Amino acid sequence: QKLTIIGAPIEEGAGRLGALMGPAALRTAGLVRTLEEFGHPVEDRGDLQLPPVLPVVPAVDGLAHHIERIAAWSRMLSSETYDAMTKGTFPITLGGDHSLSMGSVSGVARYCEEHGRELFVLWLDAHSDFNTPATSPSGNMHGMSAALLCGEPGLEGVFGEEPRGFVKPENLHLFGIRSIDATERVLLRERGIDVVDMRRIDEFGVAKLMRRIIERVQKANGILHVSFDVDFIDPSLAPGVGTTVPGGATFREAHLVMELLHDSGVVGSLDVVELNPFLDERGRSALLLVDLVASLFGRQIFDKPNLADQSA
Ligand code: DIR
Ligand code: MN
Ligand code: MN
Ligand code: MN
Repeated sequence: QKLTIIGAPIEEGAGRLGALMGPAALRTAGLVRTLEEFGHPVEDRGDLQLPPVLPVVPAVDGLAHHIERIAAWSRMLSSETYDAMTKGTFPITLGGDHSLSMGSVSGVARYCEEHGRELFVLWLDAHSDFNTPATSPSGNMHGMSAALLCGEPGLEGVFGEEPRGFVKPENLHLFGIRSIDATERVLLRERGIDVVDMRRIDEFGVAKLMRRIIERVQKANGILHVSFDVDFIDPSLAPGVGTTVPGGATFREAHLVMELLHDSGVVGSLDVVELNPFLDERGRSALLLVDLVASLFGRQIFDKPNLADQSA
């Protein structure tokens, strides 16, 4: 499988600066070399840059900081991931804050629509990112990307007349969640979004909960987009992120998610977002992320369980 790396140094969607250094830190931590080690030809398109002229976005009802810049990123990234998929490659978008997923996933969704493939999204995150400008307590757009992708109102100006794709709310799986705003809670319930929170992970374990999602995708012959927010992982392991929340995925839980995804063969694109090297400790979050990506692309400790074990 050919891979296309797309650097998206965007930080205005988050409340603190620094995520713009994320792509550089992931490259420094050896991302490209590691992917090549697992036999994947990599085309690194480098970091994209904002165009000199930003789109004009009509005023929104509520708060959406830096929406013009985020609109410009979204449109660019949407066409980049769409293009990468059309060329038969697997896009890996390096962030950058989580607002970039408005763009990357939109492009993947557009590809899926045109090719008659069902799109599913696995959102690995401490947060549900399901605010709109009208509900957001912060106005930070990294907390709105999942809502925009599901077509919630108030963010139409992000794409304007530019092509965009959508995610069906029933195909969005939030996973690892432990921080939900009151207004998000209402909307998540109304839309019937599948929220796998940390309590469910504690009770049932990652393997069982992941297999349920993977089986859905396999039955539909769908494509799964994985959007990996660094704060999915526990802050004791990955401190390099602006919005840490205690009680996150452990080292093995995070790797097991990736290993199961690799074995499933259903993943078609990936975002790695919210790494903030300014807050990291000697690159350890970046190194852990590269290691997790390696598990997604085929690194195994020794062996997979046999089929009989997998029903457990
Ligand atoms: C909070 C924090 N729910 C907000 N969100 C995120 O500002 O909307 N932090 N995504 O990473
Ligand atoms: Mn701001
Ligand atoms: Mn997020
Ligand atoms: Mn988050």
